[in-house]
Amino acid sequence: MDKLKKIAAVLAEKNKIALICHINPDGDTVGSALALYAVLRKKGKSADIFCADAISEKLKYLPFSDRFNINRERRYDAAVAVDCGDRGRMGVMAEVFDSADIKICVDHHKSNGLTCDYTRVEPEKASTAEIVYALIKAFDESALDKDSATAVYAGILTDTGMFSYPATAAETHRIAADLYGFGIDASDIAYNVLKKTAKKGFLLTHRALSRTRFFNGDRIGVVAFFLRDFEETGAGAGDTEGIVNSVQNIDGVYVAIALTEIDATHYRVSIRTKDPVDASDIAGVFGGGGHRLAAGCRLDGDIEDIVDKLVKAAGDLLV
Ligand SMILES: [Mn+2]
Repeated sequence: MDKLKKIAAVLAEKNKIALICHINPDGDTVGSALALYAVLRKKGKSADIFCADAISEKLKYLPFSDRFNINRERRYDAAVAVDCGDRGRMGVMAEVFDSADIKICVDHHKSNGLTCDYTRVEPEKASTAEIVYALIKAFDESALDKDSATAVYAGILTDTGMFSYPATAAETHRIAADLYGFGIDASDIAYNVLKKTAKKGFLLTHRALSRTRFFNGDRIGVVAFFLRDFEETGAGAGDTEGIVNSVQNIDGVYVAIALTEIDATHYRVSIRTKDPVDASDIAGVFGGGGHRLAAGCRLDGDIEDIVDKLVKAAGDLLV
């Protein structure tokens, strides 16, 4: 039997099902989980959704986004990790995953290393939401509605950079077209999930970008978010999302790096690249991972040493 059909059959057979997102949740993991949640609930299943980190204000636009982490039962018949190929990326919710009788993973990360009973990884797919859409169709197409279609669309929209990243395929657009059939408001979703900016986010963007530093003949751009930026603008770590893309969009910049201060000696690192530079190769040097053009890692130490190390690692790929 086809893997996806097998997973659909397991979901049909089981009742208590946990859906688990990755930490630093993005639109794909949240949209994928919410779409499955909507469909499973509609079919009378006792589904619950979990994420170790808070859902961003933008993603709270999505139907059922207020249902996260409300029913932390310890035992589930099945748990599905969505858009998450690493136990560590589940944060504290790995406990929920571990406690389930059957473990399932639906993902598109190349570096998937999660041990499960059933795994469906499609690294060529632009988003996990596309795989989830196929899974829902295999499970029960009649359960799709505006809520689940909205969640799938949000996942696709965010992970494809509004249908602009290279992994976007004809099939991505076909699925999006299908979703219109359920009455989604694509323009409203795009505004609320991606474009909408709070003033504090605008202030953070302005501040951080004005300090952007360039290296290697302007081929590497580095932007940093410090704790004092969050304090002084009122913005949160979630408001940094997407800002690094402005650096990546600069003509001639092949590697854009964003550092977010966790505390004085710990930084979260987001890396965006242009072809042919592989972002996951840079993140991999420091124990991180991700995709070809978007990856991340964590680095500890003095900020200037961290910048030096990252610029060196990126520069090695820019010869
Ligand atoms: Mn994804």
